[in-house]
Parts: sequence; C-alpha cells; structure tokens
Amino acid sequence: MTRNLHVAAAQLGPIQKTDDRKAVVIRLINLLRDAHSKKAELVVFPELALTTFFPRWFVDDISQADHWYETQMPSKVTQPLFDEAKKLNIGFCLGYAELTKTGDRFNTQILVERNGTVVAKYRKVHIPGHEHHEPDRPFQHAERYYFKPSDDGFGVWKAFGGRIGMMICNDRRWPEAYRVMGLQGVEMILCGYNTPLHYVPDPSQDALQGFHNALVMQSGAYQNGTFVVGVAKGGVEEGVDSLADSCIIAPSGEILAKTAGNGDEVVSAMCDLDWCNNYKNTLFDFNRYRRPEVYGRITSQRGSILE
Ligand code: CDT
Repeated sequence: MTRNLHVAAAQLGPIQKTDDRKAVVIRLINLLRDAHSKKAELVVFPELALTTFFPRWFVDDISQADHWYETQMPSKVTQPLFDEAKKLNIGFCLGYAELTKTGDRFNTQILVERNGTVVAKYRKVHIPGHEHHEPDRPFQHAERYYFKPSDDGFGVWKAFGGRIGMMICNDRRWPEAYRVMGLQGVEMILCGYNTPLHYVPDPSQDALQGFHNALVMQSGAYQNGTFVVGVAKGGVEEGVDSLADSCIIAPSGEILAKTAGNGDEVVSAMCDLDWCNNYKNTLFDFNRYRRPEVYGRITSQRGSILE
C-alpha cells in the first residue's frame, strides 16, 4: 500500500530586528508558492517564524517584549498567509510566540489544514537556555525568561491522511518526545528550530551542531518508525550565526532532502506514510518488544541519581 504525503521544508534565512511582520509574511507566502510549484501538500516553517529570535536580548520588564508575541492567530497581518494557503489548497505548520488572554507566554506551533482551519496547536515543552540576564555572554538565550514550559505534552493528530505530531527545536534533542508520539502511532513529526552555532556554555560543541542536529532527528525517526521534518531559521541574524541544515528524514533514518544554503529555501519529498509500518511492525513493534515495567525511572525521576 502507499499513502503519499508530499511535504516541504520551508527554511528561512535571518529575520532582523527591524524587519516588520508584513515583510516576513510576504517571504512566507513566497516560500509557500515555491512549495506549491513543487507540488507539496504541506509546508513546514521554522520556530518563531514571524520575528527575529528575540530571546537573544534581555528586557527588565517583560511587557517591553509584548510586541514580539501574537495574541491571535490568524491576525490581520498573518491572514494573507492563511488566505494564500487556502487558495493554493496547501497546508502549513507555523511557529510563533504566543501571548494568551491570561498572560501566559508560550513558544507555539500550529498545524493548518488545506481548507485554512487550525487543526492542532503545540506549545514547546523543553525550554532551553537561562532565566536571568547573563551579562558576560556574547548574546543571551533567555527562552526560560520569555516562555512558560507547556504541560500539555506531545499530541498526535489525524490530518493530511496520516498521524501528525509536532515538536519545537530543543524538544528534538530529547528521546522521550519522539517516544511519547511514537506510542500514539505518529507517522510524521514537524519540528521548527533556531540553533545558534555558538553554544556559549561549552564551545567545544560548536563544530558539532550540524552533526548533533542530524543525529537526534535521524535516530528519533528510525527508533519510532516515523518521518521527521526539521526546519531551520538559519544564517546570521543580528550578528548571531544559526544552523541551517533543514531536512526531511524517512522512517529508515535516511535523509531524503536537505537544504543547500542558509537562506530562504524550499526542499520537498514525497513521503509514503505506509513506509512507517516497515519499522513499526518489525524491529520497533512496541507491543511485542518494549519493556515499560523496567522503564519506571523515565517518568518517576528527573535528574540522575548517583548511588
Ligand atoms: N530554540 C532552541 O530551542 N534552541 C536550542 C539551543 C540551545 S542553546 C541554549 C536548541 O536546542 O537548538
């Protein structure tokens, strides 16, 4: 059997602090059109795709950062993206900063069906970086100041003829994220990211950013029999260089498509969702081979316990 879903990774180059949302939405629409010309049915955009990666600056009063967040989706400025997608009959996944009516701030990603309806919302679970201003750093990574970690966990939604899950950036480094979705039969995981090439706490990891990016997503795909679509905002944004390397990964763990540069770029791949069953029904037949009775520490404990 085949169940084909043609997916596109729509990588963004940098968005500078002064670039307004309107100009960014035009770039997103151009990428959407490019994906449509390649015959894609679903386009995945990066994390925080409407603005610069603002957690690299600290503000003493968080309300000074309100303008980076969306209070509704679609909004007046993002409506043209929704309209164009509906017109072209193409779905999309979009990351943005969300400020709720109750004042909570989340790092959010939505999945929009081809008819323009929002079918799913995911809020980032694993929030990296730091809570407080660290003046000695060359740039901040204050996501833990700007975003509340979501307690909603990792859902899987029936959409686009398959079972679709979402994660955001740092989530991709945590095997539990993939497995929780694997246990719901996920067939394609959509993940936007912003990954600075310079990792301030341990610069020895800088040269390995591309390797680690591929390593975590390829192993997550293979170990759970699922496609993974990882999409970057790459290039030099406000002086900070970020990893590009957006890619579409098969349930075999093989990379099917990968961007060549670090600017706005679309790559796509036809994904037969039934390929997932080759892995889900054999080596990774969870029901037959998993041993949850010996995995208790995974949910009962947070850090390592040294005896
Ligand atoms: N955006 C995001 O989650 N970036 C992190 C960088 C971690 S360094 C503080 C990532 O895992 O790529």
